[in-house]
Amino acid sequence: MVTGASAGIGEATAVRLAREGYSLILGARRIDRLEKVAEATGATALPLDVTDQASVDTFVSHVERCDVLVNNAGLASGLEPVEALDEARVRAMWETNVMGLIRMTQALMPRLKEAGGHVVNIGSIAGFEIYPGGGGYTASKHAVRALTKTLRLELLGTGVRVTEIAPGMVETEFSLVRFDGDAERAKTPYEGVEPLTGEDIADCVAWAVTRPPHVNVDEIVVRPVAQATARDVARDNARG
Ligand code: NDP
Ligand code: 8X3
Repeated sequence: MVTGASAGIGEATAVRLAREGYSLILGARRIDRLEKVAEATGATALPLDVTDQASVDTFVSHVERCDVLVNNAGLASGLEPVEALDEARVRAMWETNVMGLIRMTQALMPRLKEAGGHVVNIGSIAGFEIYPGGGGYTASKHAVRALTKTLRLELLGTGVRVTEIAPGMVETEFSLVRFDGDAERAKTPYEGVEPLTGEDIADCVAWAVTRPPHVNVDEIVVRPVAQATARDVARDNARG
């Protein structure tokens, strides 16, 4: 199961897990794009809005077995300081990144327990770092990190594995969404630097889920070589 598989990290993860031999169910809101990913991977595409409990329930009603749940659906919206945070933007981030992850995890937990499954949460370096203007997003990813660690404790003894993948800068549609479709502004974070790709993160997911069942990969933090923190990026001189 991969949420947010219509683009970026989720799409790359679907492609990679299909290659690893997984039989996939993919969810996202843009069903036309999701169906293209499903065609390429032999997956089943189902509409999913993780902010909507009814949509989550319908999605999960089609699931008979769940070995791996990749909670990937997520977004950033805006880059305003805390004193100017827009409530609708903050709610969109929290409803998707935090409540969406909780909804999916709760809905699939019976299946995950039956299968001795694996929950993989796509967190972020924003789960343990902060940066000016990132307050709404970094707070949501700190929550993802806290939830992931809590879940690992609560599932101790069930055989269900819990992993967080925490990427730094990955070039996807993330910045386009953050900056409300402003394509020029969306390019700026990646200028003069070689960012990670969705495939790099898919590689981490694939590695974590293909370890033997007695091995739990707690967390993977992965960044471009030219990025030391969310704010410290070596531009123009750090290819490769
Ligand atoms: P993209 O914008 O490229 O992809 C985001 C995906 O999430 C899309 O498939 C989108 O599909 C889906 N999505 C968004 N909202 C919902 C929703 N309500 N219900 C279901 N699906 C939804 O961004 P990324 O691939 O970069 O982001 C994937 C994850 O990686 C996010 O959790 C993000 O926070 C995290 N991340 C990204 C980093 C980066 O630098 N890019 C770094 C660290 C973490 P649709 O719109 O069709 O619903
Ligand atoms: C995305 C990474 O640094 O833009 O999760 O917050 S960052």
